[in-house]
Amino acid sequence: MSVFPPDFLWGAATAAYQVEGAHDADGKGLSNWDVYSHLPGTTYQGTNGDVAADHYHRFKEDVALMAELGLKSYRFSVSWPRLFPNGRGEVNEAGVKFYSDLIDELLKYGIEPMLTLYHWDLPQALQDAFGGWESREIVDAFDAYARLCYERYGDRVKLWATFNETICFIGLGYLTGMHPPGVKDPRRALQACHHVFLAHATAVRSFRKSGIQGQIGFVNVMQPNDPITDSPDDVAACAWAEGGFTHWLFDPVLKGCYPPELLAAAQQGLGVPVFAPGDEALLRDNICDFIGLNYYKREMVAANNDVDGFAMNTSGQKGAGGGMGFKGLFKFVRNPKGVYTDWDWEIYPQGLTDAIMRINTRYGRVPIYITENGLGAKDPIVDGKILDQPRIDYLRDHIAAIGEAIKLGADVRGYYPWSFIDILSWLNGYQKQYGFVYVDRDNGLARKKKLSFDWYRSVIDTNGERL
Ligand code: BGP
Repeated sequence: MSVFPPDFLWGAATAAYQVEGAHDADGKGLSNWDVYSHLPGTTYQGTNGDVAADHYHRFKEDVALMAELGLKSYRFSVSWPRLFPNGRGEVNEAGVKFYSDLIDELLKYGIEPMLTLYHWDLPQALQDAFGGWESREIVDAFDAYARLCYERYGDRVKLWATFNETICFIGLGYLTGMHPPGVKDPRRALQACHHVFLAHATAVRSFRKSGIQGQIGFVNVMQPNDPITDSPDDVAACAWAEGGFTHWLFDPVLKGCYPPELLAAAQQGLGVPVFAPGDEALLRDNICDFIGLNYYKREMVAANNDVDGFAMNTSGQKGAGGGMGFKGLFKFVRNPKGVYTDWDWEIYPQGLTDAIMRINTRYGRVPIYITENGLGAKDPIVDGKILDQPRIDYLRDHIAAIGEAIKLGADVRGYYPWSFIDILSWLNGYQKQYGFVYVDRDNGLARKKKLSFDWYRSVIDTNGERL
């Protein structure tokens, strides 16, 4: 008997900027990533999403492959500037139609759509008009965009997520300066992050008013933290890491408020986030129906008196990354016994069980969808076949880890490996592959099934019994 419920959603995920291409087609406006990725030195070897996997023009072929794979659900994101070229105001009907057609195509094969409203591609026009996430004006603009999506797609889409991984677009955008708008300022980061939570809560409120018979959630990545030793300093550092990287981001959407001790520390130390009247009630009254959990790796933590900054490995040369941490608080350190990918991410399936159970412990038995999980690798091609056995091994062990969490009592309802097809990795170019489907960039973007494709089809066929 499978440990997975009979209606478990075996899925796969992508995001608009990483898969669609067609960055200026049919009236689409520019996103912050369309602009940022064209600035020298911002991405791996200057790669960008202008063409990506050209899913915009090939979505029927791609959905047919999803059907062949046996997917029960597909997680994708909508590009805000495709719908509102200026971020607000005039609607681009061609953009609305693209997602409408995509949704119809999915439903034709019985594939349930899961729609993410924001996977990092902000209309550049809103960045220029009022500084994007740094202004409260973004809340109304986001709500209007969300309401358009509810109105046009709500008759067919039942599973909705507002945001994907605030830690990345705010943390990398405003703390480390590696994503647009390339700012390095903790005060600005925390205030922008607050506006994300307000936009989320406002869009949840509108969702409930819309009468859509569905569920709305928020997608966060979790990197469960464990102290590298049991010394009080490392344990205390780990608590800071977990507070900042996990509780700060999960509490407002699942409990409706920030962790009080961290909020007090931030407001006393940095003077942010600044609340306006009504903010507290808005967050409190509009918590999520479910949480989307992205999991790739855990991070081990140590006390930190030296490292200040986050030198990520974006080349795929093992060991290319540098120190990562906030001086005086914590740093991430390598697990001497750990197994690591070429991008120095620890492969640790137990961490997925831990992540799910930590959510259960802190927030109760909230419905969970694993909205991303996967192995980024340069896949070997032998005699024209893509032999991604390491990906199969990675996914197998992580699916088993989800099974363990279900046995422990967690309510996990779906699994969306990252990613359905090979797409652009934001800072790592096209060489960091995640897909079940290979995109031959030397051969007109032809699609080819990888070894993992047949393996995952059999997993789905047997509802996770044959791993
Ligand atoms: C998540 C993002 C995805 C995807 C994934 C893999 O943070 O939601 O969009 O990019 O990570 O990350 P990377 O491409 O950096 O390997």
